[in-house]
Amino acid sequence: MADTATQTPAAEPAATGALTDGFNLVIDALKLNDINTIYNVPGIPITDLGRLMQASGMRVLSFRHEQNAGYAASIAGYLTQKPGICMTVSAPGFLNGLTALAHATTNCFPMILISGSSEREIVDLQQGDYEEMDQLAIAKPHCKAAYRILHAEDIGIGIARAIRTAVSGRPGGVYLDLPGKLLGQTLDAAKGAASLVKVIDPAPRQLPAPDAVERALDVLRNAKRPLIILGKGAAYSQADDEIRELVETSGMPYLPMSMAKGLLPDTHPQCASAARSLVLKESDVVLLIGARLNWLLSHGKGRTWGDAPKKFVQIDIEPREMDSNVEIAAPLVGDIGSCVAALLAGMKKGWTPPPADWTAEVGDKVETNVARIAPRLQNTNVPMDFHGALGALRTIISERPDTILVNEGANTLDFARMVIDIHQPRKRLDVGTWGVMGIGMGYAIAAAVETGSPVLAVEGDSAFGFSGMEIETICRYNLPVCVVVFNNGGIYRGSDVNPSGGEDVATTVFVKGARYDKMMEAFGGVGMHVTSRDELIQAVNTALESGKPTLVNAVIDENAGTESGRIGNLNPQSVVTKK
Ligand code: FYN
Ligand code: ADP
Ligand code: MG
Repeated sequence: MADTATQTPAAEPAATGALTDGFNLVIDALKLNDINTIYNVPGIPITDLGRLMQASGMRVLSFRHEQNAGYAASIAGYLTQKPGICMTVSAPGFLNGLTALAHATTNCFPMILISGSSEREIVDLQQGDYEEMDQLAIAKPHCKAAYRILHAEDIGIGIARAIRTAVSGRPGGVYLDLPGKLLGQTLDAAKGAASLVKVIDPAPRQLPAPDAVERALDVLRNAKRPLIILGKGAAYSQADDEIRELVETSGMPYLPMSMAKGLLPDTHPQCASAARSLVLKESDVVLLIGARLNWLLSHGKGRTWGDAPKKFVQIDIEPREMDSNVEIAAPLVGDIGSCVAALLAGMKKGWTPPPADWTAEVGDKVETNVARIAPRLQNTNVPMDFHGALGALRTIISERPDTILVNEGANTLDFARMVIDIHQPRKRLDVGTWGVMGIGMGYAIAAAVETGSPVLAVEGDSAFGFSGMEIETICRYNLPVCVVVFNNGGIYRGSDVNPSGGEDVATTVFVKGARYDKMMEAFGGVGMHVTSRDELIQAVNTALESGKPTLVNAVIDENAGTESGRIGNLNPQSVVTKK
């Protein structure tokens, strides 16, 4: 038993003689807070914790690498508004999970990384313990908060604190350090039960100030060329009906950021995705809803945004987001549901839709751009190119709109974002704020586990490699995931040559004719190898129909693809040629 009690319960429960321990208290504390799914890689000192969790009825999914378990937990948090839990062993396992924790924090997804750790006394004196590392200190800069629990009677409050920190305000990652010794500590069972904490109202509504609402409405009313930008914060907030009503009542064109696609169907008449450049340049007032003016929006300034003066209205739960890049004329700090409802209530008292010449100009541009790419999306070239292959998948997603699309790569990402319309909220999951490669299989697994929906993961061949081993996990849990690998034999493309003329292939090139489908077969899933559009359609429909783990190796022209896709501007090129 722990020697110091840091919490004194109001009424000390009578001791019964029965014992509990750290393992069971962690489980009881999570379950009390409706957390029933764990993404983990077992090992010292958390193997028995995972085993006991499973025995207690929790769903414990074991991965092949902690980073993938972490990405799964991060997107589980995004999809459910409950912190996704990733559990790892100490030092190296912890570090493997930490990338995903930082990713969750950067993307504003609630997640808790729980890692076992070595003996504090030895770690702190640096005496060389098994997997010795000061994990708490290392985690701190990469998450919202890092906590360590030393005494079994603090497990209840420690887990409550981790949950509230992850989901309240701007969601993000929390690190929770559980030294191996803690798990074995015993405590009187009645005292243990009394120490548990159920988090009441973990993400309280945050109402915007009435004067801030009036200010925002004023700015919006005076707009001649208004634009709404929806970000993944808007999708996260699950205020789907209110957001749709606001967009439709306002009559303004809207631009969804990639993971906000589908919040309203991409085919909505007000959707300005296909007129992106035009609306960013020409708009005079921009209402940001759960979207940051970071690199993905060119920091709200410069050529992308044109010369005309612009006013921004920004809805965000994080006050410090305001003025992060440019002046925000009307900051609206609060949760998206409450802020949108307040704006709507104001609009309903009197509202004039934006000038028709603006909405017509945007509509015309959308029509022109859509018509321009339409023939390319129908092409039946062999080998396939990105447009032809994605045109086929676009039709499949429109016929199966409840499918969750996971998407990563460079060209595979950029073209898929443009080509594949999304029809329902939170059905597009991608690389997010960092443009990270490796989210693919972790996201696909968590999407299937958390929602039960079919998952289609459209992966560049390079991107797939970062998490490819998890197809064993997909097979093991028999998840309804269809992975399509866009196989052009390399990073960006497969046709680069070694500039030195040496024996090695170019730095961006992979094995020619790789058969990723055979990997899936190795684990008992279905593998398919396709070279034409018709074969691709047939394969993906069969996979989604069957719900069986499937990998479709889709051969794409090795010359198709540009370096860094649509963000080549961020990719420095040397102008000095060395002999
Ligand atoms: C969009 N567009 C369309 C459509 N949708 N045309 C026709 N039909 C449809 N449905 C047009 C749109 O108007 C743009 O043309 C163009 O297609 C591209 O649109 P997109 O993709 O929305 O815009 P863009 O410029 O690429 O957006 C910038 C960005 C985006 C930074 C937000 O590139 C992005 O999310 N990038 C993430 C990249 C990333 O993370 N990569 C991983 C690392 S890869 P115009 O209006 O004419 O401009 C490592 O190398
Ligand atoms: P995108 O990449 O799609 O533009 P970002 O991740 O940049 O989206 O922005 C999401 C924003 O949404 C963050 O600034 C975050 O603080 C905010 N946010 C997340 N959840 C909520 C919520 N429930 N209410 C208000 N703002 C939220
Ligand atoms: Mg490739």
